[in-house]
Amino acid sequence: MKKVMVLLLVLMVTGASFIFANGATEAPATATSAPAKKLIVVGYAQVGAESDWRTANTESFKSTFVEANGYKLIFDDAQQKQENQIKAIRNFIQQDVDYIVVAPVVETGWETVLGEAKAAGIPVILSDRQMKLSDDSLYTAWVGGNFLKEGQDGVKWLNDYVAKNGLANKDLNMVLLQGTIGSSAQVGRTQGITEGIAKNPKYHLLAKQTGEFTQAKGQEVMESFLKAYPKIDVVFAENDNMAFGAIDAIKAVGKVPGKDIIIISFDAVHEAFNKMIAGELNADVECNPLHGPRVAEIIQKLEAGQKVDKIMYVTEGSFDTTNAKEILPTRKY
Ligand code: GYE
Repeated sequence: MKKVMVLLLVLMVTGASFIFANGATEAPATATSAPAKKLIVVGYAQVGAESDWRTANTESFKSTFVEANGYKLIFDDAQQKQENQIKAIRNFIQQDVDYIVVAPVVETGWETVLGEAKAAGIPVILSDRQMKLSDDSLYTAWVGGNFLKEGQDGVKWLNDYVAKNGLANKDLNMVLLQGTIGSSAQVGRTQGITEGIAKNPKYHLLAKQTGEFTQAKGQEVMESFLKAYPKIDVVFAENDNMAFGAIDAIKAVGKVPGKDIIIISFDAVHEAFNKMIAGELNADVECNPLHGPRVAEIIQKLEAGQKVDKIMYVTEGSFDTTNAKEILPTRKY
């Protein structure tokens, strides 16, 4: 009898270990332990780290797409190269992510890789810059700034300044520091600025050239402009970091930025407010980089089977030396 009991016990133990060997290594689920929710995997093909704006944008994604919010983020920095972004998107497809988010460095050349994402059944959301596509069904939604309007707002600020300061009869020579050529931020802002300048016969655009959205290149191009043109009255810089470079270049030739040369910039990052407060930068048209929560909202709607708007513009304002000090404490980037 005792032997039988021992045998039964051994059988029970080995039986149990057999079950464990078959993979049931965890304690059986009890009624109280809910199954863990699957994380939503998001691949973000980021442009690079060329500007303060970009840094704020990356931070916005990294702080939104965290496990605590139900996400796993795979982040890729393309160092301002489209080929790197295409590689990153292919990697995301291979890893079978749930969503692909792209801030496209340039507007064109995306059909093939987005076709691959579509074939794999992975929705693509565009953020920040736009794409020019032959087939708009290749992406689900886009959210970002209205770059054409931003350019127009920059000229509008100048028109008001000229009127207020009695400069309407003065000929004004201008130069334009452009962003990455072919990026929708450059295309839109350049169009808004150049069309606005062309409307006023007193405004003369002497030159335009790319500063690649970086401070170093902005400074370099401004130095060459200052050498080539002895009288520059206005600089449009298509982002803040190029404006910072231009300010340094202007100081280096003994001129006073903000006084001898009017500077109008885009983005409105923190440091730009400091420069406006110091009087070195005259005006800044806002471009909001905090797209992480906006993209998360799109994803949540898609997860819930709801429709999303294809194009979503973020509302943006303009600031200048008259209100920079008061507004700076309210700024989030
Ligand atoms: O203005 C610039 C950044 O695409 C709107 O890219 C963005 C631009 C932004 O490098 O600072």
